[in-house]
Amino acid sequence: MPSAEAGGLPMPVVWSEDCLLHEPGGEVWLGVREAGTEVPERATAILRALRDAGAPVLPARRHEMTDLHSVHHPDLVAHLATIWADWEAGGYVSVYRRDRVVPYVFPTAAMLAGLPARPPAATHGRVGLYCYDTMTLVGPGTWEAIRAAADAALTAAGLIAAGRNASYALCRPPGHHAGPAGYGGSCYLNNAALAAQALRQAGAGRVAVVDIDAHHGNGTQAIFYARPDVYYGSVHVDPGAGWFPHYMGFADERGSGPGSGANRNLPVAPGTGDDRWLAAVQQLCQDVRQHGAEAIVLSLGTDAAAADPESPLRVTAAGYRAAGELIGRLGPVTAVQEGGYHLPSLGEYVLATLAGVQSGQAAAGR
Ligand code: SP5
Ligand code: ZN
Repeated sequence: MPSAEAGGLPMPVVWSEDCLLHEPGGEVWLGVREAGTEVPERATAILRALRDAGAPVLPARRHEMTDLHSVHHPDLVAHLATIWADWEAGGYVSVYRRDRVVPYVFPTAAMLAGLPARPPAATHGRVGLYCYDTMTLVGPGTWEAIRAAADAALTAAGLIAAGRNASYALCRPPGHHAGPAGYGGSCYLNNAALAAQALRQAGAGRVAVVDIDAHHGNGTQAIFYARPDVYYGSVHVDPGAGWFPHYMGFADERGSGPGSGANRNLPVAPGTGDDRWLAAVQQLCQDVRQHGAEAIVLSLGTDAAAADPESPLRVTAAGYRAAGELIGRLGPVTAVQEGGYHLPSLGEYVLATLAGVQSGQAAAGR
């Protein structure tokens, strides 16, 4: 672990132990259940690195269920809060021997052919109405962790609203693939979007979400796509080169209606390293300035790391630190944990980014 700079990392880390309760138990990829990479040890690795660097750890404050409706359809929230209990009560565990909730029928546009999706009567039918892939399993502690992660993001945004310059929410599960009414990509509720909306409601006229996770944050994009007040910008591995989320994240998606121009995707080729990745981050920062954002939410996925098993990007810890510096110069930053799956280097990458944010803010006189 690299030593933190003199004085350590004063940035508050918002955390809840409940984030460890989610045990996906793997992921079903192409019909076969495999060991997943979105494991509780991710959070403990990050927490250890930040504690070792001297960061103060604050408890996530419990928010109301209705606070989760600021960016999500109440039906999605209710589904996530109840699906495990329904699954168990329905005998899916005891009789059918399915120890996790996994969908099997999806009401795609191709299936519905223009008809509306009716609320399915069967519990196992209902799952596909909200979950758009087979990799995002629900188990006994999943809801508690989802809610704790959302609480952490909202608490971290609250610290910024109260006048701090930087905060970090150690969210698990991650959130940027969760949209207004659907979940997937190991994400259930959109922690970063909740933070951005909370900052708007606390008085920031314009907010920017900068997403440096290796994957496109299709959920965050969808939530703010038609809105001019929340900019979304992302650098990610090109979905056009065959990467998740496959259907979104292309450069020509620029926002719609009043949100036209307030969405920016910068897909990069597999194999991209620091230089081209940082050039894209710089472009996003220029956008954020132009947008006039008063507060920044950083969707901090470290899966662009060279050693990460979930992406083909080759960014170094120094690259992440440099990205943090660029972003820290823009204004107050609420950083929210997204992906990042290489356990041995995860903590180092998160620490490097947050140290970069602080040094960028110091350089900008914040
Ligand atoms: C938050 C986040 O980073 N979500 C990443 C979701 C992308 N997962 C794509 C998985 C594609 C198949 N993975 C193969 C690994 C087999 N265990
Ligand atoms: Zn990712």
